[in-house]
This record gives sequence, structure tokens and C-alpha cells, in this order.
Amino acid sequence: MTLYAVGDLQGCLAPLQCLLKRVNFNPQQDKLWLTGDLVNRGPKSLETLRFLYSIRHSIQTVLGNHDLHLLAVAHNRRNLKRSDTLDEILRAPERDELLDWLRQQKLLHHDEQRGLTLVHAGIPPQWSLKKALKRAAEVETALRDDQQLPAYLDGLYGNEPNQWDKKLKGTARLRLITNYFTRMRFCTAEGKLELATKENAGNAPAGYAPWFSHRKRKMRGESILFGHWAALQGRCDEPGVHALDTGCVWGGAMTLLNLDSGKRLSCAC
Ligand SMILES: [Mn+2]
Repeated sequence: MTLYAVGDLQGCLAPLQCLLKRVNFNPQQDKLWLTGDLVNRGPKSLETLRFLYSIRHSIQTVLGNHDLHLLAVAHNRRNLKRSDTLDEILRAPERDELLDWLRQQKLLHHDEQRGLTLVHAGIPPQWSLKKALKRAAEVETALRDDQQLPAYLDGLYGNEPNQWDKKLKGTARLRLITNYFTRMRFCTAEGKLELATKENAGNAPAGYAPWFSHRKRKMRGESILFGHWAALQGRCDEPGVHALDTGCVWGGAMTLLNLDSGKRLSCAC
């Protein structure tokens, strides 16, 4: 059994299949982790989701902002944007099966045995692993609950509140937790978010730094796999923190990390 992790797919199926072929991926034996943003912007969102669903027992994914956007559109809480490539999923005969599977997925996955944590965007510096898992579970519960889901998806969009306060309640609380795990790039040491800047780690807005670079970050030293931040081009100097989004959908490449050997492979997009 070999464990692999791959960065954001965004509906790019051919480079994923190129990578899996190159490592001889065997769904009966091997395991694939995905950093989320499985769909949108790319050419094959439906086929990508179908393929992942077909090997669902061999994969572990977390949800990214684009996956949550798909759920918001599918549940009629949001309209499609012009750049979205999600309509083929919405029209698919098995859309309910695919979308039900998607909403069962986590925001944060931790493998105790391997000491590895998987997340789409990042984990804010002020949270320990224990806190982060607890906060992620609040959102995961809302996603799975038919009663809570519409209000959660309605409240999903927006950049405020931008700073954690344990007294936060309801949709504002869930929105901020979601923004940390699925949209964060830059923040302060206390976890105040700046969501407008998408450039590389060297171009931090004044007073902010990449989430993984804060010296007093609670999870420092623990291994984290993340995607979302294409401008990093897979580079992250922080020990144990692995950036896997190499901007496939933007003309870059897709990156696969073999977690047993530490080797990276990429296929062009
Ligand atoms: Mn993303």
C-alpha cells in the first residue's frame, strides 16, 4: 500500500490520470489523498467527480472553496458565475448521488498513525490540532444535516468576521471556520484574515504573513498537506508543510506526492 497526495484538480482529469498511470496506482491497494477543489474552472468537472466517486473507497479528500460553491449552487443558495464550469454536474442524471457523496466529505482530515493532516487552504496559527478538528467538525455536521445545510450555505459567502472569537455563533462562526480551512492565505499571528491577496508568499500585505510562517503557530512541527495557493507553485519553506497546488488549471502542472518516499511527480496540464 502506497499513500499519495495530489493538489487541486479543478476539473482537470487528464493530468490526474497521467499521474496515476505513472505511479501504477492500484485502487485495490493504494490510497490517494486530495487537497480539494475537485471541480470548477477546468474542462472535465463532471468526469472528474464521476471518476473520484468510482474510486471513493481508495481516496480521502477534503472540501475546497470550489466544492462548497458547487454545493451552494446545487442547493439553490447561489447562482452560477460566468467562469464556473459546473453546469454539466448539475444536469447529470446521477447528480444527487455525486453531490450527496461530496457533502459527506470533511474540511480537515487527520491520520493519527501517519501523523499527517490534510486541508484545502490551511490551519490558522492560533489553533492546535485538537481545536482545529473540533472546529472543522462543526462545519462538517452542518453540511451533513438537512436542517442546517441551507442556512450554512446561505451564510457561506463573505470575508467577515475576519478574526476568531470563541463567542461567535451561528452562520458567522461557520463562515469564519470555513474561510480558515478553505480560503486562507495570509493572516496575522492571531489569525486575523486577509482574503484579498492571492500573490506568492513574498508579497504579503503589510502586517500579514502566510498562515504557515508564524513562529508561534500551534501546529508547528506537525505535517500538513494543503492546496489552494497556486501562486506558491508548490514551494513552502516551512518544515513539514507541503504545498501541493501547482496551478494546473492556470496552465501549470498537477503535482502528486508519494508520502512513503517523499518524491514529487508532475504532469503538465
Ligand atoms: Mn481553492
